[in-house]
Amino acid sequence: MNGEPDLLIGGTWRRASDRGTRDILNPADGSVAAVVDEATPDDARAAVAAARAAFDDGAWRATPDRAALLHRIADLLQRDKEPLARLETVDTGKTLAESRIDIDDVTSVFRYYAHLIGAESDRLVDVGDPAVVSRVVREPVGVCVLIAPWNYPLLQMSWKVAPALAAGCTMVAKPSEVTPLSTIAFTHLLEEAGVPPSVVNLVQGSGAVLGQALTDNPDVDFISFTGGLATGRVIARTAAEHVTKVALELGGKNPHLVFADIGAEGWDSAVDHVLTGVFLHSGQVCSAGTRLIVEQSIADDFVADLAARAEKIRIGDGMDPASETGPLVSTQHRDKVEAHVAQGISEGATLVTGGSRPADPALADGYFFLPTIFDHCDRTMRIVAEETFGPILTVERFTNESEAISLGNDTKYGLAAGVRTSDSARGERVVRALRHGTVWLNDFGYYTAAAEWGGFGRSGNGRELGPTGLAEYQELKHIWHNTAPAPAGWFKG
Ligand code: TXE
Repeated sequence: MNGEPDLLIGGTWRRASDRGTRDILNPADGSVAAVVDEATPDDARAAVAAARAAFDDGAWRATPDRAALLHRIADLLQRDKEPLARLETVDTGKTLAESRIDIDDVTSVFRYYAHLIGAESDRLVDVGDPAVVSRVVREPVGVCVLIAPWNYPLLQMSWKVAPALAAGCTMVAKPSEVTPLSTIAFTHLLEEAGVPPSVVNLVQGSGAVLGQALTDNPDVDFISFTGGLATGRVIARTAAEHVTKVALELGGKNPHLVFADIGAEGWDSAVDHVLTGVFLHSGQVCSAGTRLIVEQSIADDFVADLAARAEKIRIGDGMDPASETGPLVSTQHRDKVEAHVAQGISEGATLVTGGSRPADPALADGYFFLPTIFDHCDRTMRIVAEETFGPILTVERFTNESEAISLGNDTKYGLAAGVRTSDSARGERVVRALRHGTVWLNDFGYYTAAAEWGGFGRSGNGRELGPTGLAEYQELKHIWHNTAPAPAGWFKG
């Protein structure tokens, strides 16, 4: 990027071993935003070997002041918030306002894990013998491969890098080949903050070639992956060969249940949250509320209001402060979204609004797509079952609470769900009945670094954030210390 080498391997910034590069496109207009080095499988092996040597050397995991380091990283993220946010927008297409929020969220993840390391303590176990001091201690899991997607490039990477550093692991990070720019800049910040050489290694390139080489390596102890379900399956299979521990976050098809009891007072807020839940970042959000499940008695009016609001969403270049949402990330991804729309039409869903690219000629070179609503959908339709990862809302209707719950749970995924009701008893019943990793009651989309994030079902396994997000990067060791002067063994002779 900017003529500098982009791969950090063993503490040295390098070019790819075959000198290969990749053009990074700005999705708002299709222009080449940057040219970056594209790592080869040999580079991947070198990066894992460097991380392995740095871990086995033992110095990093014995470093006492990792919390201070994490705070320094957080400080540098805030210092460089604006350039990092701009890179994120150029790379992903999201609005600059969203990118700025992302960088604040990245910062808070580092602060959270900085505090959590200090709060950790060993667990003492009473084994019933006063001479024995038994304790369970946490140790770093080892060499981690961190694979991030393109929708929240730096945020998703930070959910991995921050706990990995906190735990004392070494790592090889691979951002999505579509959106590596912010992660390259961020890796320079890690160096500046004082992360020792080889503790963090960075490679970027294709999933099928580079990602495969990173995951199919017996020197890797843990793989943390966020991306699509199909890729998650490939990684799990590859990792099984070496019995490598894996954590997977694989997206979702998230229901948003709206009960008629919201009444007039709750109406606008419900419309607002359903709209934001599905159309923020043009629907390229793993927890997007893409399935509206609404009570029959209010469905016509609710959908009419949604459509009227959806048609007013201002689409444009994320750098333009007037834009409320940006383009899709790539032409390939827009092809997928368009195929899903065609599928919805052929399945008999009613297209209420959208369904095409915007007519504005100023947007013709970008990968834009209109906010789209399909009414009268049902659970048999693929448009309801498969993750589109675009600005598509499907509408299903229910007539009673148990039907709403059953529809909400009728998905192979289980990442997130929303419930809108003014009846608090119902709210509690429904949130407990839904089989999803996060459930919002009368809100949608929020998360905090201190609470676990992850999915039930095919949305993956393992958790990020919160104490469990740190535990993923740790092994447990039981230390049994017999303080008796000369404890005897079993055999008497
Ligand atoms: O993601 P991939 P894609 C979903 C969304 C989207 C679909 C496909 O539905 O339409 O996935 O998107 C790396 N070994 N999500 O194809 O392939 C890849 O280089 C190792 C949901 O862009 O999952 C990138 O770094 N790594 C999701 C990362 O995996 C491999 C966010 C994600 O790419 C690999 C993004 C391999 N064999 C898409 N193949 C979410 N959970 O939020 C690819 N990669």
